[in-house]
Amino acid sequence: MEEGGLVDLRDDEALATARRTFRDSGMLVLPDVFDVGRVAALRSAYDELLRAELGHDTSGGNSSDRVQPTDGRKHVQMQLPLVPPFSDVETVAHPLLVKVLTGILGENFHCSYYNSNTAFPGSTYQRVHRDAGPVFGADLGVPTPTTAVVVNIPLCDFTRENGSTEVWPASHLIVDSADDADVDLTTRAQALASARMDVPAGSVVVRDLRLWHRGVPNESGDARSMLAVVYQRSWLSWRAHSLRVPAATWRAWPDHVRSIFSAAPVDAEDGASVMS
Ligand SMILES: O=C(O)CCC(=O)C(=O)O
Repeated sequence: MEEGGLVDLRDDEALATARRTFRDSGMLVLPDVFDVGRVAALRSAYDELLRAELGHDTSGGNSSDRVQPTDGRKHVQMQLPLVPPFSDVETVAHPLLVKVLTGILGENFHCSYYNSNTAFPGSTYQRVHRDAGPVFGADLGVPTPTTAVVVNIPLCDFTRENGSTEVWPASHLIVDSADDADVDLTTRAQALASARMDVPAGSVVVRDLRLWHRGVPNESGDARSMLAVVYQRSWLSWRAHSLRVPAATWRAWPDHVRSIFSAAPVDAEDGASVMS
């Protein structure tokens, strides 16, 4: 990752710099958030779930309730259950992350989607895309502050070889005009500078949902996976239907984590919903 996006927040005074960097570039790399043990536990639980969902199929073409192919060959997304280690407080509400997200999204932000992305060996380029458009669509000709972010948690080192995500820094501030309607982002992006999300495992990347990005070829022999957790401002009401909290997870969470997941229904032990 370019140096400008990399911030060490162990020092409290760096928070203002981090917020400014995020506002300017639409993304922020937080190094050394997770230790090797946590990443290994997440990776092993993730691989087991992906294998169970797909069997031995790594073509990226198969789907299940949880796994859907996404754009490009050999790219899949998998929605994750809120069970350990995915639901661990350290994973979904790491104190450093909560501090940064509060700075970006304001108090009472909440989680609306728990997804992940895997690029299998042999994956191809995706089309350049945004995960969400501007809040007011084309009605407002100026960019607004960030309303939603995706938190990417790499489950391995992300490198050029294994397909580190390509991003277009500051593209979250681009507002489209009527003239742009017929030109796709892949074409528009050719004229703009991009960067690659080359970050070691243990880092976290916070990205404005509007930022232009794409998955790229994985030329290594191993799958390259990352968790992708969406958090948004308190007043946004959208949430993925797949985001549900098992009763045992709800019981295990302290109040401040329950508040982050307050938009998701809590399932009773038998799977029925007891709260929404
Ligand atoms: O896996 C990646 O690097 C990006 C995936 C992505 O943006 C998508 O599937 O929409």
